[in-house]
Amino acid sequence: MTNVLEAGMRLVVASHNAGKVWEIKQLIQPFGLDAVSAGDLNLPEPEETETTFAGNARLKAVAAATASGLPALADDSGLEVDCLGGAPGIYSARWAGPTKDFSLAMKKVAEEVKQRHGWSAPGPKANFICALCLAWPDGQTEVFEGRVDGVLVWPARGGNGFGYDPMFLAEGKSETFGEMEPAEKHAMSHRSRAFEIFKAAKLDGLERGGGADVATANGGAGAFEGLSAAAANLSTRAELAAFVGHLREDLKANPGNWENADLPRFLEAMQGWLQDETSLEDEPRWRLLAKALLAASMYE
Ligand code: ITT
Repeated sequence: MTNVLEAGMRLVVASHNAGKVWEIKQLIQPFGLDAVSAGDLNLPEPEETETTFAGNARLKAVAAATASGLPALADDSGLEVDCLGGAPGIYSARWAGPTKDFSLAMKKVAEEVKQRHGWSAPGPKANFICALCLAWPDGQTEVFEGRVDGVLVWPARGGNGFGYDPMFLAEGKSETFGEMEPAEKHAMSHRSRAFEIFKAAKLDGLERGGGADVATANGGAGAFEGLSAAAANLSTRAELAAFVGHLREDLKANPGNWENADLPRFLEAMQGWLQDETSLEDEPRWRLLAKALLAASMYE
């Protein structure tokens, strides 16, 4: 029998990438599905041993569905550069090293292209790919794929988005994914395209309700979660600058949510947090600053 998604069902977002979890929750919650992340359920992160995006998405979704007894949605995605034979491809996250520092990963991509082929206008052809897999506890799986084509730019531009966004220019656009407003990226991204196919196949009968909006727009715990996802993913100075802008907007829109809304308490909390969080020694510097600023708004 085919499994069917119904309003009120709990779905695991089978990812340990805070940015992806946030984007996927934003996509499914308006359909009345209750989303919980693999991290929230303390599910282990499986090793990605397959050779395709679809294979790795299936592996992550099945692992989460089997361990939780709930349907699970996983995303495997990445950047493919034509002249690098499709690299970094399924290794896109791994090119950023153990601290997931994408300023390094982007530099590595640019250097590989320059060394092997030279960099000529309009930039090397590249595309983002996303494979979304829905898996059920009984082992049933379905995969939905989306793709967006474009070229790479160097130096990278913009502080929005995450990962390789600042060096990707989609076909026909003059702003990189890192320069676009999030809504504009979401309207055309590989993830949204995969989601559109998933939606047509699996969410057809489900009513689209109010649901959560973009991170800082509607306040409450959702805003903090969105900021937290952004802080966990950023890797560049420009991304930190954009993040500080979002933090300022949040303080203006939701001052009541801030435990430490005045400067003395904010600084005291930041000092306390930096003294206590010894595990952050190897965190990339821009990300550490973002996390410290966010923690200072709440830390007691
Ligand atoms: P999970 O496996 O836990 O979901 P991950 O970050 O390791 O998290 P992947 O293995 O699918 O995820 O790696 C995909 C990488 O490709 C991701 O870390 C990004 O750097 C990059 N990527 C995917 N979608 C992107 C997007 O929309 N914009 C920029 N970079 C993206």
